[in-house]
Amino acid sequence: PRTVHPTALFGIDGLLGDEEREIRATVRKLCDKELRPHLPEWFDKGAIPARELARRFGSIGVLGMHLEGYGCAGMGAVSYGLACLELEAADSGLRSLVSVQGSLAMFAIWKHGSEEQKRQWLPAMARGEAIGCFGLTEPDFGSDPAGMRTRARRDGADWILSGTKMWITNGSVADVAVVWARTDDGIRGFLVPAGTPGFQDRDIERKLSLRASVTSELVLDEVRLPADAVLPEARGLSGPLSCLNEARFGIVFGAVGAALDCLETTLDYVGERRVFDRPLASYQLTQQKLADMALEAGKGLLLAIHLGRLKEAGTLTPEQVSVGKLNNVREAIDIARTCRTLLGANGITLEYPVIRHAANLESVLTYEGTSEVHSLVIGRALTGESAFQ
Ligand code: TGC
Ligand code: FAD
Repeated sequence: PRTVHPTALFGIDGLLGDEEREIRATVRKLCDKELRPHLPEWFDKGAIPARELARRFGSIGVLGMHLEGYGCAGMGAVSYGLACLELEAADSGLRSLVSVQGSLAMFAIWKHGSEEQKRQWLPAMARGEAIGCFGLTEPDFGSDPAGMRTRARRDGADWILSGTKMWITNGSVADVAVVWARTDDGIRGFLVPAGTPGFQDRDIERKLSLRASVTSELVLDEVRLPADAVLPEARGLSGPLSCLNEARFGIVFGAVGAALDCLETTLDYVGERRVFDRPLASYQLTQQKLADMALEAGKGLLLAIHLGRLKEAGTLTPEQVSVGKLNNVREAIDIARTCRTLLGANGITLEYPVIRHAANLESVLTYEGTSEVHSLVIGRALTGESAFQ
């Protein structure tokens, strides 16, 4: 009998325009030909060629692709989401590189920067010739960034920054760090070029998740910056949180990509693998797992596309992004673990992408707002009561 792809069960392609299908195909081709073959080794070694990857992603226009002007492609939210989906189908670390570059560092400059800052950084970042990172989290303040200790004070016209940022994606490969710090005027963002005296980075080693991604600690020890290093348009916590909405939106799609890659791998596997003299695919227990996973992946993708259409219409709210991030990452991790059971012992090796996705998704569940934080955001929206404190 004829088989259908899980997304075809939901008629997903009919919801997409030509440009959206094209960008999806372009990113998928790049991943299949140039990236997927290297991922087991990059993950195993815990090292990626970040500079080359950034240039390659820049060459197909995915860095800051949803931003207008300054060398950015100005594409729709669904196109951007589908690019994230394909990247994360390869590895969450690749989607992270692109998310942090386009949705956190570039978006912060694009939304909150001066004209000079935009001209200086955005075109080079869109080409992948300059890499950015986004420093919000600190060793003692992750879910509650309002408590941050990093401080910026004035010294004449200059700014002096001191503090430590932790778990910063692209930290040690970045040419510019967007660093959020407390000032007498509330939380503000600063552009800190790599190599500024007093600014140091240290990679976080021995990660068992997101190994194909650079994660660093940033130490700022009395770093002196000129007056124009501050992002003029961002004041208060809403500055960094507005950037997080963008990156979280990409994860809503990306998580489905990781889930679909696990599911496709597993569908092939259960067709080939024979147990007790019959294909694993022919057992009812297997089919129930496959059906449940296809339902959740398809529903997640429908939700992602719906949120993308709201974003394109300009009505998407942060609570709706929380709905997508919480649901799709939670379901993706569940799918990855169930696929792992169907692969048996083979499922624990890097010969198949499943355990790599499952391990990566542990980070995705935690970063960009933990699942608990998003539950509380939704709970606050439903009840009007804040349960954060
Ligand atoms: P709260 O009182 O709720 O809000 C303070 C101010 O911020 C505004 N706001 C938002 N603005 C835009 N977008 C949002 N999503 C916003 N949420 C809140 C709010 O209106 C208010 O503005 P104003 O003008 O009235 O002052 O703040 P709170 O201190 O109670 O905290 C709320 C909470 C817990 C939801 C927030 O702190 C939070 O989201 N925490 C999680 C932190 C987080 O997600 N960190 C991520 C760091 S970056 C990262 O992980 C990158 S991973 C790499 C990759 O993406 O691949
Ligand atoms: P904590 O905030 O200490 O949370 C610990 C536990 O307590 C969690 O389960 C949490 O949900 C729970 N909790 C917290 N508050 C409450 C509450 N009010 N009620 C109930 N439970 C609660 N950050 C950046 O700024 N930039 C980056 O580029 C970046 N990249 C990252 C890359 C990786 C691989 C990882 C793992 C993290 C990255 N982060 C980055 C940091 C990430 O955003 C934080 O880890 C995340 O926000 C959670 O903070 P935390 O780890 O300090 O956990």
